[in-house]
Amino acid sequence: IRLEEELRQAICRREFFLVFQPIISFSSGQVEKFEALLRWHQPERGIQSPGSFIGVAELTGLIVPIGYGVIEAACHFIRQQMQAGKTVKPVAVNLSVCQLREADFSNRVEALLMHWDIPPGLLELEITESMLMENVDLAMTLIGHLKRLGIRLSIDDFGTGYSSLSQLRHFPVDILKIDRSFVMDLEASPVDRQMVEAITAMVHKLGLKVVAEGIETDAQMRFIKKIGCDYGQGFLFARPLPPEQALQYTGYAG
Ligand code: G
Ligand code: G
Ligand code: MN
Ligand code: NA
Repeated sequence: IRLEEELRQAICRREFFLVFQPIISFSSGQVEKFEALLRWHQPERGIQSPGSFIGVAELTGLIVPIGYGVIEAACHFIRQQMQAGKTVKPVAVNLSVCQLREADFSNRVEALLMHWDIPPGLLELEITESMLMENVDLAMTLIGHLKRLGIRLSIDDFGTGYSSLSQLRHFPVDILKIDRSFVMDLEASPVDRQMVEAITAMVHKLGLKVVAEGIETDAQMRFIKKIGCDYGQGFLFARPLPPEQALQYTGYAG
């Protein structure tokens, strides 16, 4: 209850902000896009990650207004990139399942993009496997709307839920993100290496691109690159960065 009250205040007091983690293209070594990650500057406890409050934000429905704020802040960062005069990189935003249940979600997103004058292709929405599977029909309809608007869609945390690639082929998504739990043990686990390689091959057959999450070591990166994953994300390349630093990040040299 206390946390709920704090979250309500945090919305009014604008205590939420975004950090941006670069996602690297292996073919160019450059930033392909950024993932926007929510942070809360809690006045007494300092900077909080979603792990400490997202559960309550979802239970109370507060994630819905917070989530529109996140999309708006992502639009703001895209405008910041435009003003910096460099090639503008897309921004991926995480969604919670309560946001998908909002009847006018796609209209509201469309209105935000128009208000900020952002080409829809610069926004990507990340939906987890479990969100898709919770209500397949709803997810399918919504994804259809968002796709028609020109927004890109990705499946986050792939491999942690119970969907199969054969189910996923019915969803018109663009990108699949292999969960970092598979990347973590690549060096020690031959099974994980086979999994990641097989997922990548099948996802490519479906015509989608693949991101490997949570790359922390050079060895992990070399393996991921070797098997043909398109993009990588992880502390090896960069941590989630404040907007000014994200704008200055130029790619991975090693
Ligand atoms: O940034 P961090 O690793 O602490 O994120 C933890 C979790 O919070 C991740 O699963 C991430 O997807 C989720 N998350 C981060 N930002 C957002 C957001 O803006 N909205 C939602 N719904 N989840 C987010
Ligand atoms: O569930 P989702 O994939 O949206 O989670 C993103 C979260 O993963 C972010 O909170 C981010 O801080 C975290 N993250 C990103 N790269 C790495 C990494 O290399 N290692 C670890 N442990 N976490 C990472
Ligand atoms: Mn994500
Ligand atoms: Na993930």
